[in-house]
Amino acid sequence: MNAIVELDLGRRIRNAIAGFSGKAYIDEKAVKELVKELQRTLISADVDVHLVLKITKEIERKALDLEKKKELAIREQVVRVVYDELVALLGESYEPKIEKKKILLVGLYGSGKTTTAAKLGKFYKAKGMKVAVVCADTDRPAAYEQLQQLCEKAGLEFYGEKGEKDSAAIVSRAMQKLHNREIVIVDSSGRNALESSLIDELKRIVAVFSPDEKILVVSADIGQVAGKQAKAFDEGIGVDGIIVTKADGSAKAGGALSAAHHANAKVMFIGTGEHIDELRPYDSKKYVARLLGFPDLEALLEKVKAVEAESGISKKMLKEEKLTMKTFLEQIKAAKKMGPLKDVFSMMGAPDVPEEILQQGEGKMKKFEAMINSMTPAERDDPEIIKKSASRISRIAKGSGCSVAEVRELLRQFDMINKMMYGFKKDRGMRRQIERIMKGGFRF
Ligand SMILES: Nc1nc2c(ncn2[C@@H]2O[C@H](COP(=O)(O)OP(=O)(O)OP(=O)(O)O)[C@@H](O)[C@H]2O)c(=O)[nH]1
Ligand SMILES: [Mg+2]
Repeated sequence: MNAIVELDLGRRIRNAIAGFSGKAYIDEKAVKELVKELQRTLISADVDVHLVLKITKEIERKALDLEKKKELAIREQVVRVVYDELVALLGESYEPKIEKKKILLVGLYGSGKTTTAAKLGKFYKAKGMKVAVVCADTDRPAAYEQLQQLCEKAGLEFYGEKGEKDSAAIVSRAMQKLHNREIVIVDSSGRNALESSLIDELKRIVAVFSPDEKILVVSADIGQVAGKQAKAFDEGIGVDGIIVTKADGSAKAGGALSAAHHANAKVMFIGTGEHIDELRPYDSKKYVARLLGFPDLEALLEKVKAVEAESGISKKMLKEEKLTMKTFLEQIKAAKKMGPLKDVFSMMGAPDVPEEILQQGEGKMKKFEAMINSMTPAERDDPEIIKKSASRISRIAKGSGCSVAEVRELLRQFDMINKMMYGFKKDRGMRRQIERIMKGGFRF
C-alpha cells in the first residue's frame, strides 16, 4: 500500500469507529457512517464493487445486531466484526512449510518472477534449507545475468545455461545436478499475455521438473485483474498459489488480494519492496489491520483498554464531565506509559489530535506532572481558581521548580485540551479554532 493513501484511509475509518465510543447501544447512524468509510476505502483499494457491497452489507447487519455485553464495549465489538469480515474477504494467512520442495515461478512480463525467485530462495535459506535457483527464462535478454547477480547477492547457489534456448532442457540438466538440494526454485519466461506458446513452454518444464508448487507471480498494481490471471494460469497449467509483488507501491493491493482469494488462489507471499529481504508470508490479519490504519490491531485494542482502565478517561469523557487536572495528569501518565498515542486517542473517540503534538514533549510532560503534583486537590479539580490567583500560581511554580510562565502555560494548554475534548463534537467552528491554535505551536 502506498503509505500516504493508507494513512489517510486509516484515519477516516478510525474516526468512524470512534463514533461508537462509549455508546451503550448500537448507533445506526454511526454504523452507516462506518460502512460508508469502509466502502470508500475498499473501493479505492480496487476491491471489486460487488464484493465491497456484499461484505459491507454483512458488516452492517452484524453491527446492527450487536448489543452491549458486560465486558466488551460496543466499539470493540464493531472493530471485531469489521476485522473478521475483512479477513474473510482477503483470505487465509499462509504458513510456508519448511520442507524439501521444488517450486516453479510463473507469470507475465515484469510481474516480479526473477526478483521473487531470489527473495524466496533467501527466505528458505534463512530457515536453514539448502537452496538452489535455476534460470529457465530463455526469452528475456540477460535473464541469466539478472538472476545470477541476485543469487550472488543473496548467497544462493545458481544454475543457468547461457545461450541455451530450450528451457525444459535446462531444467532437466539442472535437476541432474541439483537433485539433492532441499529447495529448488525455477524462474521461467514471461509474456505480455498468457499465450499458448507460454503455456506450452511451462507445460514442458512441469513435465521434467514435477514441481511441488506452481506459483503465479503477479504485481499488485494490476488490482482485480489478479483474479482473472490466477484463473487463466490455473486453467493453463494449474497453480497452487500466488505471490503478490510490489504491494509496497500500490494502493491496489487490496484489489489483487481479494480478487485472488475470490478466484480460489491462495496468496502465499507478498513482495513489499525491491530489496532482496522484502518478501514475507502473507498475513491477512496484518494486512487488514494496516488497511484499517491500525498497524497492530490486537495490541492497539489492548492499549486502549489499558489506557481507559488506568485513566478512566473515556468514562469521564462520556459523561461529559469537566476535565480536571487530575484526569489531565492521568492522561499524561498513561500517555507516558503507552508510548505514541495517536491511534489510541482516536479509538477512544478523542478528536484527531495532530501527530506532532502527541509525539513530542517528554520533558514538558515531566514538568506538567511536577506542577500538577504541587497543586492542592481543590486546584486540581477546578483549575479556574488557580488562574485567578497570582499567589497560587507562584506557589505551584516554587513547589515544582518551574517558572510562573510555565504554570501559566500549563493552564493555557489544559484549557485547550479541555475545550478540544469536550467542545469538539458540539462546535464545528471550534475545530478550525483549535487547528489555528495548534499551528501556532501548541505542544502537549
Ligand atoms: N517495489 C517493488 N518492486 C519490485 C518488487 N518485486 C519486483 N520488483 C521490481 O519489478 C521489476 C520487475 O521485476 P522482475 O523480477 O525482473 O520481473 P519478471 O517477472 O522476472 O520480469 P520478466 O523476466 O521480464 O518477465 C524490477 O525492477 C524489480 O526490482 C516488489 O515487491 N516491490
Ligand atoms: Mg524475469
